Amino acid sequence: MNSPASNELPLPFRLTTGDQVEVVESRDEELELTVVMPCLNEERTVAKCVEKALQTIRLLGTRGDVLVVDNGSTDQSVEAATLAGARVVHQPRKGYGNALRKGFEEARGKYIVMADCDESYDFADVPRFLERLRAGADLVMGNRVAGEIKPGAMPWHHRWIGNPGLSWFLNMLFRTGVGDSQCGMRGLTKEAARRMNLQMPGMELASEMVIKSAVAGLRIEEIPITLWPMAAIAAITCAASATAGVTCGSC
Ligand SMILES: Nc1nc2c(ncn2[C@@H]2O[C@H](COP(=O)(O)OP(=O)(O)OP(=O)(O)O)[C@@H](O)[C@H]2O)c(=O)[nH]1
Ligand SMILES: [Mg+2]
Repeated sequence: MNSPASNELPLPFRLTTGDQVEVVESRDEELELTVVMPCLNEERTVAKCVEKALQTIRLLGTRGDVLVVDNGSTDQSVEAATLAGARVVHQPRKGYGNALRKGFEEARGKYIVMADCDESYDFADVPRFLERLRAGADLVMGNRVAGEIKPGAMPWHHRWIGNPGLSWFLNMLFRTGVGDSQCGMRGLTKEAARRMNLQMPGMELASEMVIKSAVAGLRIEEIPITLWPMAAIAAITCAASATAGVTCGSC
């Protein structure tokens, strides 16, 4: 088999293992990992997120791809994600939950890592989720409280009231053992997603995943992660654009 000289082909057609390049010939062939990103009007950040996730998959040397679930974006998100090398699928029904459920259904990976594509999460953390999934966890929750919430990354009432209150409530009712029930970066197995039989259309899906995993007796683990402020990333983008003498489009 000829290895493609170009590194620009979108996954899953070009996958690297160390210095080796491997071509997955069937689009239906199972991959080890799919990174799923729900996306609604994220043209400023989605390409960066896709590139970083692909780079991480390359470094891991595993069979993987990045799946962006477009939720009816009216900006250039789809074009940006596609150009960056993601597979893009569409979920016409609005809502974070609808977008993620579509992503879980469409994922080709045995393992899934999900995260927003607004640069609030660091895709360099993907291997830490994968490691736990490989070791047998069904659901791996990022925990921003045990990790770090950068200044300005979360409104104070979410940080100190909403999120801890909801996490405490779910713990009390369902013994979830989860410290950050609303975290948007998570790992799960494709099989766990199937067993959860998720139904929620919106943000309630975040709690639904935790509750149903606990009720089904799935193995839930947590890892500390960092939440980054979007404002800071926008500011960095603006500063870089200003240095380059161009308008970044966000200011
Ligand atoms: N809010 C929202 N986000 C969606 C929807 N569909 C897909 N998304 C994506 O889901 C991810 C999470 O949405 P965010 O609006 O960032 O939600 P959040 O992280 O709770 O809120 P922020 O603190 O504003 O970042 C992003 O990548 C969105 O682009 C939708 O219908 N509503
Ligand atoms: Mg977000």
